[in-house]
Amino acid sequence: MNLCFLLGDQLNLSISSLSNIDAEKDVIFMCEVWDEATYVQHHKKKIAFIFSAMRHFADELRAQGYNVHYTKLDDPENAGSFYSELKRADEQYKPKSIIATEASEYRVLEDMKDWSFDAPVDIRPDDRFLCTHYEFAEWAEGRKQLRMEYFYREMRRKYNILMDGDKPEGGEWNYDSENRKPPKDALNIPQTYMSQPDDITREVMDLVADRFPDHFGDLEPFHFAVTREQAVQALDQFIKERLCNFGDYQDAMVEGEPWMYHSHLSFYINCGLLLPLECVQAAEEAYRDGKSPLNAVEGFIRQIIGWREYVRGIYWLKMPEYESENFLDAKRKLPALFWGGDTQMNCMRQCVKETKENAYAHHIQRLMVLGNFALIAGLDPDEVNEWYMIVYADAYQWVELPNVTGMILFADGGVLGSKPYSASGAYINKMSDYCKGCRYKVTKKKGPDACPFNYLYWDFLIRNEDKLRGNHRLGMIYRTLERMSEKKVEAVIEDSRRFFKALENDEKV
Ligand code: FAD
Ligand code: DLZ
Ligand code: SF4
Repeated sequence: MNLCFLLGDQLNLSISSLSNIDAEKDVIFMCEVWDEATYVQHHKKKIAFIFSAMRHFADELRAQGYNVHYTKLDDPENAGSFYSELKRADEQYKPKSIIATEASEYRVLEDMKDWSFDAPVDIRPDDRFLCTHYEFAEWAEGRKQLRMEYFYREMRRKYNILMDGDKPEGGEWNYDSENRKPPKDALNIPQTYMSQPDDITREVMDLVADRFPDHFGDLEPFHFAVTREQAVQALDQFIKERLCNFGDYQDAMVEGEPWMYHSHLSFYINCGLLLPLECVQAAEEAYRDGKSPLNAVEGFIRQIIGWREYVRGIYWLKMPEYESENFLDAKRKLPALFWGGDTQMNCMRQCVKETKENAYAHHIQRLMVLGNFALIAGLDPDEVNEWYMIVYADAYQWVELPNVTGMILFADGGVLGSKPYSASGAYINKMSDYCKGCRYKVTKKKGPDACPFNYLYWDFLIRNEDKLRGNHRLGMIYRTLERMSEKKVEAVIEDSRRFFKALENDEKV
């Protein structure tokens, strides 16, 4: 017999480690282990979600006639790590071979490569992704600059998605110019998918409450889908109710509306309950059936076959060095406000609050509020990466690291994106209603009442001038800075120093 090892983000029957399984003889092995649950202090909801989805998947496998060996976290014999648990299973079953699908993260894959058991280990590629490591490396080879847009077009062609012969559907590859409306009108946003916790989820929640009491985040209420059936319902609900507005309000932020018109599917796609291609095909079908407009459907599809595959490609191309990139030499410690510490900056307060409650924030909150702050305040990439790994239920290093190190912090010096996504308060004010409930004034540029994003934005450009001035996409901004009066520049520096001092002293900013 063979032992088929399944990780917590490989919960799909089509996974390569199960491709030629003998249901009668082989044993599928899954384990909840302390090392994995604590190498960073994951959000409580994230642990509950993964453990519940794993337990439900194990039950489904059993119901379909497979032999499953499942170690729960609180099993007295649990040896605590993937390796030590597999070692026990290897000794118990004496399998002919151990079959695994490559781990999605470098850390775990390196560990896998070092595994040594009596049985040989067969590590197979993860064909849930649409672009292999080899294909991405080949595409990247010899290019001066890597840009998502060109990669995305290749993926559209390869999978024949939203194509009209060899031309893009509608004549354009990208309809972003029609997207990104500010949330001016009163929006009537449909409710996101919500499951009710069953006995398995309740048991896991009790376990998490008991064993991880100091981890960040709220455990209750818990509404994530934890089975394939529920995840498919969540996908259907998104396609029917929210996809049509996905494009228009993709960048909009509204106080008290954590979900907006986003899909909230990343948790399920990343752990295997949904496959990326089925999500993309469901969206294309909605367009072909005349149920959703092209700008929304193209925008959604680009996130999945474009951005998702592109960041994964960069991750595997650049690891392990990518983990320690710090192009801007940023050193500031992550302030307490990221952990829910009190702050007067309403945008930051809302985004952290929702992150704590839901283990979710939508893309523009992660990028233009939390990420923008981390960038212009010069926060240490290690600390920022750890925070993003901890707090989101969809976080795995292959997707988290490029988004943080590359997209928000520009710590890779421009590998993933061509310029830093820095912005002043005006952007947040345009795309959200946060500023009207803020103690700071978004229109004020200097002094204690001014919006901190306004002076930190310029201070960031001044502090990093030697590294960023040569970036042609920042040319105009640096020319504006050149024209700024000495008095204005001094005020920017002075306000920023005052703000940083308050941060360092753990004062409420
Ligand atoms: P939607 O807005 O509905 O998008 C649809 C899908 O597209 C998502 O489910 C996701 O699979 C994919 N997608 C969209 N943008 C990206 C992107 N930039 N990179 C990769 N996939 C993308 N996504 C994660 O899955 N895990 C992370 O740990 C993660 N960390 C992030 C950290 C930062 C700083 C930023 C700026 C983005 C991060 N993202 C991450 C990307 C993106 O924010 C989330 O995928 C998205 O918010 C998930 O919510 P959704 O399913 O509602 O997405
Ligand atoms: C996120 C996570 C957690 C918290 N715990 C486990 C676990 O105990 N067992 C498991 O198989 N997977 C877990 N996961 C998901 C893994 O982190 C993920 O499968 C790997 O990081 C992939 O590289
Ligand atoms: Fe955020 Fe500035 Fe607006 Fe306050 S005024 S919510 S700090 S952007």
